[in-house]
Amino acid sequence: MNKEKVIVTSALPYANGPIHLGHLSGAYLPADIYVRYKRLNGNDILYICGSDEHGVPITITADKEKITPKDVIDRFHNLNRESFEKFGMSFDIYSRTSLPEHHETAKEFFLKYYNQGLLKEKKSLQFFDESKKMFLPDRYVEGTCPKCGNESARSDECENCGALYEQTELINPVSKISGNRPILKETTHWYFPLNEFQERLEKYVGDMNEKFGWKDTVLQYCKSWFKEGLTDRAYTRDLDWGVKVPLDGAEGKVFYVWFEAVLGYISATKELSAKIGNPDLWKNYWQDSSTKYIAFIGKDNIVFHTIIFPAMLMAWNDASEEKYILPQNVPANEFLNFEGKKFSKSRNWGIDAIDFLKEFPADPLRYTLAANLPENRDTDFYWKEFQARNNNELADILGNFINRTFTFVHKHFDGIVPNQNTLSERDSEMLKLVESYPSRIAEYFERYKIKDGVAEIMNLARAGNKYFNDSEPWKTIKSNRDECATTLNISLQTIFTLAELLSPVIPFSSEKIFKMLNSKSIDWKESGKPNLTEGHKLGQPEILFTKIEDSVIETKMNILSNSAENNIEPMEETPLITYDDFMKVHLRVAKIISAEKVAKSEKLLKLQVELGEEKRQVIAGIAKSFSPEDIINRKIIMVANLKPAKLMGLESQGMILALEDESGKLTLLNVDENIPLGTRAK
Ligand code: B3M
Ligand code: ZN
Repeated sequence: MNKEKVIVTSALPYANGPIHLGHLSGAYLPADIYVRYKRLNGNDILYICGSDEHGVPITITADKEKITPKDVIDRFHNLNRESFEKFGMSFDIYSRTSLPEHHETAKEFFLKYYNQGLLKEKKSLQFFDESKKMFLPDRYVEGTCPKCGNESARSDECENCGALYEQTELINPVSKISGNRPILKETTHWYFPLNEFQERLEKYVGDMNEKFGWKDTVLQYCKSWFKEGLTDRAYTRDLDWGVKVPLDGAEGKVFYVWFEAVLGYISATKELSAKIGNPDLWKNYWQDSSTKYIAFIGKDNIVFHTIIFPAMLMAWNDASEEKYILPQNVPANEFLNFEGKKFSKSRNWGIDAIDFLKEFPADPLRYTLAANLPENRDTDFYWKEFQARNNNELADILGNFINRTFTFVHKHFDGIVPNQNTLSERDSEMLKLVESYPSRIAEYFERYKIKDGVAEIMNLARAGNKYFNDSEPWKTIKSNRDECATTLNISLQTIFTLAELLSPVIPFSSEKIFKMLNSKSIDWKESGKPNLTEGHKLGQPEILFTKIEDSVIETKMNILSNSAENNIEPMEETPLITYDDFMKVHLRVAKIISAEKVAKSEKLLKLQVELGEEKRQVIAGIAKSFSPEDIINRKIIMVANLKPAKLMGLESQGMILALEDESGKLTLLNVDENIPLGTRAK
C-alpha cells in the first residue's frame, strides 16, 4: 500500500463542560486508535482537535455563574486538554477557536462567500426578550418541536428527531433567561443557500459512499436530509460572543457557531504549521487533492460534517484557485450511556474523564471503551464490565501470558531470547497465526471497525496463552531444552506482535511491553514476523495491569445508587405560575378511539379522541412507546384548550398527558373506567 497523507479530526468539544466517558468513546478514542495505527504504517498523518469556544451554551453558563465567557472557556479548555492528555490522545495539536487566527479564517470564508454574492441578506422576525432587551438566539429559547412534538426542543434544532427549522416555526416558545414568552422582532441576517448545493452534495455523498463505504447510519441521515430538501441557513446571529461579522452595520452580530466551528479544523492546522516554523504547511494537506480527510464525530454532528461543511468548502472552491479537500469519510458513532442511562450533569449521572483518570490508569479505560464502542448502536459503560475487562482480559489473559513468558525466560534462559529450533506443527501454526495478524487487524481498522479489531487482538493473546499451555515448557525444560527454547522464542515473538498491535489501543502498556522486550515498535506490516533476534537481551519484567478489587467497584456502585435516589430533576429553575395561570389549562378526560402511525415519522401517532360530545384529532409524539393497538380504547387525560398546531402537515387539536422515565419511555396516566368523558381535572 502506498503511503497516504491523511488529515484526521475529532469533533471540537465545547469548552463549556468537562469531557466525560461518553465523549471519549464517541469521537476521540476511535480516532486516536485509527491515527496511531495509521502512523505505525508509516503514513503522513495530521491529527487535529481543539476547543469549540463560541456558541450560546458558553454564554448561558457565563450568565448563570456570573462570570465572563472567557472565564468559562479558559477553565474548560485547560481542563479538557489535560483530560485528553491523561487519556493518551495523540493530537498533533489541540487548538481553540477563540484564537485570532481562527477568527481571521472564519472571516475570510465569510467574505469569500459575501463577495461572490452567494449569501442572501434577509430581514426576518427573531425572538426578542423584552424584559432583557435582547435578541434570543438558538438555545436561549425552548419550545415544542414542529416536527416531532418534543416539548424541550431548542429554538432551531431538535435533539429528539434531529430536525433543523427556523426559530419562528417553534411552537410555544419560552425565553430561557426570563421564563417569559418572547416577542418577534425584525432583524437582518445573512443566509447560506444550502439548497443551491443540494445536487452536488447528493452526488458527493453518493460517490464517497461508493468508493469508501460510509456507515449506514451516516448515509441514512444524509438521505433523509436530502429528501426533506435543503434550505437557506442563517449564517449570522444577534449575539456578542463569537466571531464578529466583518461588515459595516453588522454590529452586535456574530457567525452562527457551526459556520465557524468546522473551520476550526483548518485554523488549528494553520496554528500547527506556524508553530513548527512552516506557516504554509497546512496547504499541503487541506489544499492537496491527494490528501484524504477523515472526520470522527458523534451522531449528533452528522449534518454539519456531511452537508454544511462540505457545502462551505464547495462554495469556497467555486470562487478560488486554491481548492480544499472534502471529508472522505465521516465515521460517526452512536452514543455511550452510563449504567443504562444517558450521561447527565444535572442529574449527577456519569463520570468525567478527569475524575476517572485520577483514580485509574488510562489503558484499562481505553481498552474497556474500545471493546465496547458504540459503532453501530448505543452501548453502555458499566463499572462491573470495566472491572471484568481489566481483571479477566488485560490482567488474566494478556498480562498473564506476558508475565509467565518473561518469568520463564529470565529464570531459565538468563533473560535472553532463546533460539528457535526444529519447529513442531504447533510451532509453525502459531508462527503462521502471528504473521497473519497485522494485515487482519489492518482490515478492521481501515474500515473503522475498531471494536472488532480490538476483540481480535485479544484473541491473539488468548492463542498465545493456549500455545504456552499446550507446549508445556515447564516439562520440556527438563526433557528437551531445544524444544523449550523454541516455545519461549515463539511466545516472545507473539508478545512483540501484541505490543505492536495493541499500541494504538493501550499505548502506555504497549510502551512498557516494548521496554520489557528491550525493543521498539516497527512498521506495522513487518510486526507479525519473528522480529526478536536470537540472543537478544530482554529488559526487566514490570507489572502491567493491577486487578481491581470488588470493594472498589462496590464503592462506585454505592455512589451511583445514591445519585439515582436523588435523581429527580432539580426544581429550582422552574418558574412559578399563579393559580390563575394553572386554571387556564383545561385538562379533560378523553378516550382514544383510533390510532395510526404517521407516515415517515418514527415518533408520531395520529389519534382520534372522544371528549364528551366532541371528537378531536391529536398528533402525539408517543409512537416509540406505544403501538396503535396498545392504546385504542384507553382513557387518558388531555390538554383540551391547546391552540391547534400542525405537525408534519397534520392538524393537532390538543395534547395528551404521559409520564416519561429516564430512558424516554412513556406511560399513560390511568383514568378510572367510570369517569365520564370530558370531565375536567383541576
Ligand atoms: N462543539 C458540538 C459537540 O461538541 C460541537 C462540535 C464541533 S465540531 C466542529 O457536540
Ligand atoms: Zn423534533
